[in-house]
Amino acid sequence: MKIKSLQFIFCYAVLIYGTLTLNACKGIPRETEVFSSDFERGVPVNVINGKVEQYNGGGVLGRYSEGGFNVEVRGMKDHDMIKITFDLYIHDTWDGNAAGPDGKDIWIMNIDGGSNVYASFANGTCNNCTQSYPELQPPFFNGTFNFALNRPNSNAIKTDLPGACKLKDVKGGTSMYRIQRTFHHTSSSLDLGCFAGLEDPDKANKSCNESWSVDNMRITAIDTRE
Ligand SMILES: [Ca+2]
Ligand SMILES: [Ca+2]
Repeated sequence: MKIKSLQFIFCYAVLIYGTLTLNACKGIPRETEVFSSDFERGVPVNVINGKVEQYNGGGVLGRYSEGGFNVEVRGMKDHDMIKITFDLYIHDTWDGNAAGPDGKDIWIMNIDGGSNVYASFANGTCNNCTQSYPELQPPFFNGTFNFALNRPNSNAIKTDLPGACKLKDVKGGTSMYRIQRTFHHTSSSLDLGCFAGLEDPDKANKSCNESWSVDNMRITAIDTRE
């Protein structure tokens, strides 16, 4: 084993037990998991407006249509970066960049009240649709958002999952994305908000036609200054 690898393992052991600070250990980020859930045991206490539903054999946080949830993390130790990872399921018939009354269908992630992801998604039976994802934020000029024109399901890691309601049990009715965001952050508290803004002329069945959920969410505070 290389000396560098041995140093890495030793320094992680030191960091885990947290009693020593060694010059040899500087430069190795200290990572602390501050939230982790696979939603198999219900709604974690720090999820606001949380609900858990069974989808495809496991618990997911959702389903939501319009609206969504917040995760409140408090009392974090010193850090300068936050990493957030989770699976995002886009269920049933999303119309992406389509004009009204069917679109646009937008999924939103806010960090401490500021926009982190604002992207349209297309899924299901939408003909000639486009979506902006994997572009995370549409450029804003001439008084309007200009969403990228990507094909439906762009950057999805699974496209053969069953739908949840309108396309229940139909293969390809749900697409799954892996959301990974890392950003500068130093406050001891973090507010993560996930929402959607969806347009559907079929008001009575909107929550069945277009919904979303998340799974396997992890939030990690990182101190790169150790
Ligand atoms: Ca799960
Ligand atoms: Ca729609």
